[in-house]
Amino acid sequence: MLDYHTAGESHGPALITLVQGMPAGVEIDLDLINTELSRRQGGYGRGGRQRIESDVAEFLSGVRLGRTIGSPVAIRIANKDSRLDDLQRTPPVYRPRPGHADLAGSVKWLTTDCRETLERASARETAARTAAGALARCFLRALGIEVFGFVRAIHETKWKGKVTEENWRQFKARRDASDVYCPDEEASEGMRRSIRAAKENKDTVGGLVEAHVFGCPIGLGSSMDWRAKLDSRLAGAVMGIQAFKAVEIGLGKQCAFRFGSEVHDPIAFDASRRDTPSLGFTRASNNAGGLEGGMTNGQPVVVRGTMKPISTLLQGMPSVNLNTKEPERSQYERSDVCAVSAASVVMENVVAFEIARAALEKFGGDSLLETRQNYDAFLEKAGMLPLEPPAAVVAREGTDPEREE
Ligand code: EPS
Repeated sequence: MLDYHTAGESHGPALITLVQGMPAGVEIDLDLINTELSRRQGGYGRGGRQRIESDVAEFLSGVRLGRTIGSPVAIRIANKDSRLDDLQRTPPVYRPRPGHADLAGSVKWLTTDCRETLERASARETAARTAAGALARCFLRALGIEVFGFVRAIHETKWKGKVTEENWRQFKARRDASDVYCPDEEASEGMRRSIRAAKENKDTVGGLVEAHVFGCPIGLGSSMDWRAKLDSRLAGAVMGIQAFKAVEIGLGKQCAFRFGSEVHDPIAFDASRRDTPSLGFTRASNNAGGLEGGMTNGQPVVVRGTMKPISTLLQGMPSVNLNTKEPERSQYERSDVCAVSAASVVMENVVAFEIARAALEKFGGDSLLETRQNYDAFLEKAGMLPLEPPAAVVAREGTDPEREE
């Protein structure tokens, strides 16, 4: 079973990612992994920390001559700003920030020093998750599955563009040209304006990020158990990203305001698309976001996450000193005005990891070669459906062994 864990504090010596269950033979695209790490560090509105760090993945195990060998993969991302035990440079925090893990964590771990919680709760940890997801993408590529993440909205500016299988590569190029990671220049400018205004007001802003997964075969995930449902797992992975407050699949919460006939995506068949992972089943719309019954349905998987504004405000917020219980404004720690762009990279990669996990559950294999063979065999059989005469035909015509096929 593909799984991963992370370890590391924001100002400890390093972040560690441990990925288990990756088949042998996956080619490590270091360039892809390090590009994702540096994209995560970027985005308009980021704070001073990113000028100190230059995140790169160092593989400590599980890889030989550029390929996985089936053993656990350990990745290290060094922290240049390592000062966890230096009380002068990393002092205790007694005034919790509303919205951060400070208050709940301090009480939970029986301390009044929020530092003990915030070091791990910090979004710095998302670098380790990005590395895990980017590694998973090296595997997904071998199955022809690709993920595209971008910023849909920041504060009041929302990009209305429609991303499809046909246009996403163009949008990816435009996203990469935008310092807020939105594929549209006009919307990007509006987003930058909101971030600048927030900065001037010593405030912060959040937004919406979206990930689209292309090339998934039908049947990843399962409707047989709620934990196996892919939408439930994607929601868990996305909600697990620091500062996320909502997750939507496809049309998401808008489903509540429409009739069923306006929500569900009519099914059609196009024989010319028989040899694609969708097996020729087409939909005029994709309100389901590629997931029905917790399983991929051959359409692009579409996940949207809502990130709240960063909870560290330069102006502070009303709070209480945990030692004296007297009212005081929350403490300021160096932070970002907006990290929605960075969050889009994190989301893109955690979504990739869940898709890879579901793909390996379906197709298995200790080596990529085996996984790929299982995948091809499944597509072949699924493309031949019905494998037996339909039950109605059997019932009508009987099962006379003498009958000619
Ligand atoms: C972050 C690193 C952190 C913060 C930020 C994101 O580094 P530092 O605390 O040294 O400035 O900049 O963390 C938060 C927004 C948070 O709430 O903890 C990163 O690498 O993404």
